[in-house]
Amino acid sequence: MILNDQNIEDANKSALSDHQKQYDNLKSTLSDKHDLDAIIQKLKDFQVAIPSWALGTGGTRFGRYGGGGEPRTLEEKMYDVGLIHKLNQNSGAISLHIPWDIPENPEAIRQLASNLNLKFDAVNSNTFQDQEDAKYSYKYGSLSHVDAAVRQQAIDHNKEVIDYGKDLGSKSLTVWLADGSSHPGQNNFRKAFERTYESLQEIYNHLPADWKVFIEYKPYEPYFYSMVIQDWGTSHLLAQKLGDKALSLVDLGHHLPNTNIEQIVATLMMQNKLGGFHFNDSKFGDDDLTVGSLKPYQLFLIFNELVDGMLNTSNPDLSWMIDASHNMKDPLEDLLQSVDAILLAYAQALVVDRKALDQAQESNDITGAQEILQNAYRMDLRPLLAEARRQAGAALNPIKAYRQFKVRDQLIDERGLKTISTGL
Ligand code: PSV
Ligand code: MN
Ligand code: MN
Repeated sequence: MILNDQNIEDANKSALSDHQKQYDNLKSTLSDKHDLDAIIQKLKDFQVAIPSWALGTGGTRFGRYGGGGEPRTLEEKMYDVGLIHKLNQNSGAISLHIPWDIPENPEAIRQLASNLNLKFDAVNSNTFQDQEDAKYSYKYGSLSHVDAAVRQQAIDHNKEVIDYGKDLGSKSLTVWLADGSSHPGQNNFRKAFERTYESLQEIYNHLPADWKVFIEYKPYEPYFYSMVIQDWGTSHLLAQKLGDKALSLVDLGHHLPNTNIEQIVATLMMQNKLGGFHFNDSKFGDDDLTVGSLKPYQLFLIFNELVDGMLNTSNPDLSWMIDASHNMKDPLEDLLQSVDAILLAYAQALVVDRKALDQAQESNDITGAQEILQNAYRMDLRPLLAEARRQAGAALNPIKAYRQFKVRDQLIDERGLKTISTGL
């Protein structure tokens, strides 16, 4: 591997004494109210899956300006996730998209994953593109299509994705449906929902006993008048009707501007129906930009609800994943930044004085409640994250180490400058 333990140690050596001072400072502020070892353990345990489609240049229907050294195969994609994980020890999982990432030899792929210390997170189906050998087109929909034969093709594809996932040890399927309409009158909403529900039932029945299916929602795009699963309510309704193994998935970019996502999180967790998360950030729409780059306070408020939900509801363990795609930045640097932003928001939520917040809320102390949240948010917790990484054997500063060891240049040397990765 391009990076080894010695490299990480070398990268940390020069920064260690500064880090120690910063961490000791923070420790003296935090340790009277918090069990820092317990928080550090939570940060070390927190693993964010990397989507296979985020490792190359994409995220646009216009020009792709590849930065070189992009992964060309599933093996190379896994290798890149292995690099990220080596640097931060918080990215020990990959999420595959079929048919972009078909594991031709599952045994070898499993072995490679174990060598790289990776697990397989949710597998994703793709009924938003026509595949070359496909009998039917998804132009007018997939699981909601008016024609039963097209629906069956989409159902069979989802079953096949589950089977690929089974071979690899994945435990969940994520369904994001591009079905919808761009013109008023084009679809019968009720019938489209009913057909989708029936199709999902067949997929649900194919799930192994210990599997889950995550249902994503999105208000628009690719269609601009209606989407069959447009919002969390529709996703929740489907999950509720399908059964215990079906849960909603929140993708941060899949909301209309100003939607209160933290409230959606709280409600779904109250119902034990939040299954997973797709992290990204956005200014205009489903931009899939670097997590925390635009609305970090919102991300913190979301984590505040997630932490509260993890403490006070019976919601199942969540599947955490990044969903991003980049056209301008080095994808690996971007993913390192995204994972770091997620961990920072999580840490901020972990240092919220929950007892005091509850008291402030119960006594209608609005200013007090706001102060409690802002105190946590405005604390510089970066040394805490660095300490968690140090203890886990990761780099104190993953991006600095990535650059110090010229990882991108080495990947370009190995793979070439003009490489194109499959993805969005
Ligand atoms: C399309 O909006 C999308 O970004 C969804 O969020 C899916 O999760 C992802 O593509 C991969 O299919
Ligand atoms: Mn998504
Ligand atoms: Mn999306």
